[in-house]
Amino acid sequence: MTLAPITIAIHTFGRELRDDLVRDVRAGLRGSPKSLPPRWFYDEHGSELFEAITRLPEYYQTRTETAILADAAGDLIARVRPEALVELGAGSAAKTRLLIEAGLRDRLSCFVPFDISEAFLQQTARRLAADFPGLAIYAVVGDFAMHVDRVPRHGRQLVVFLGGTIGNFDDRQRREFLRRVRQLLQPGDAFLLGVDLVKDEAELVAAYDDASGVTAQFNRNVLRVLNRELGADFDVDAFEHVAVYNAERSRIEMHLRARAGQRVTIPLAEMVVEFAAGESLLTEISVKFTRDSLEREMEAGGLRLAGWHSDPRERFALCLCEPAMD
Ligand code: AVJ
Repeated sequence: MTLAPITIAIHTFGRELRDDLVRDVRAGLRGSPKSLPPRWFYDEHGSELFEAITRLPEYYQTRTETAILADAAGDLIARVRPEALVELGAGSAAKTRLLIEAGLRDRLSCFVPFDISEAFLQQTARRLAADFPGLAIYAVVGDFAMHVDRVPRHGRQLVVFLGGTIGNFDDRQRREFLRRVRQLLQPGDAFLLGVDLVKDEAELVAAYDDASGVTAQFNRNVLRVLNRELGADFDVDAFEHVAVYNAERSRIEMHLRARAGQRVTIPLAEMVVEFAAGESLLTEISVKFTRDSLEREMEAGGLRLAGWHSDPRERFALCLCEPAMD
């Protein structure tokens, strides 16, 4: 069997992951309120915990998005007719297979997975190459908040960003991200975005505070990452998992709350951090959208909502956007 070529381009040269971590820790733990970017959840153990989250009964997002995609993939491909499929934050690209299969029946010939984790990309690229002979794979290692402009062009493209990950950006980061995505698009190209929708508060909170405590472990894992990578001495169990819905800002906020006052030393960040009893560390926001709120943001970013695919209960949506004429 001959395999189609795999190319892996690495755009993170000169940037050590640990330097980014130190920078984020110094910026986030110095201020008040304290915060850390969600990106640092995902070491090997954290990625496993996230996989476990996607199978929780309370966490409807992954299975809902997969069902929507299974249903809509053919229509999406027929509308855009992409030659290249670009996936930002590809991870294991499990859901993307549905688009690849539909695309290959049309004129898709190239898949461009983009991810921060080179190890993950290597695995994904090899697996897809084996499963889809004839599909050229050009993997890009980079940070989608930063290197999106390095995505190579292989003809008409469908750029996808699935999983509701856009919810992790704050308003400013989201605006900037959409602006960069818009710059990737030429007439005929399209952008497919997975978003979690505003819904009943109890249902939202349950999805981030599951009965079996997997999300709590996932949340605390970021402290284990700091202990291992920066030599910190967080007492992981001294922090309580908290998930609240901020209705005013339409977002879930995940915190770690210090059960008692503590002092933590973080040698590689050259810091000593004090937590008061009950003090919170914000570890993730997950913004929830409505069709209206999205339409407004797309418009502000030079994009036009061209398709809306949702489940019958309107829990999650895939929205197809096209570059607006300027
Ligand atoms: C992968 C970013 C979509 O915000 O729901 C799951 C991550 N955090 N449970 C989300 C997450 C807690 C997730 N995203």
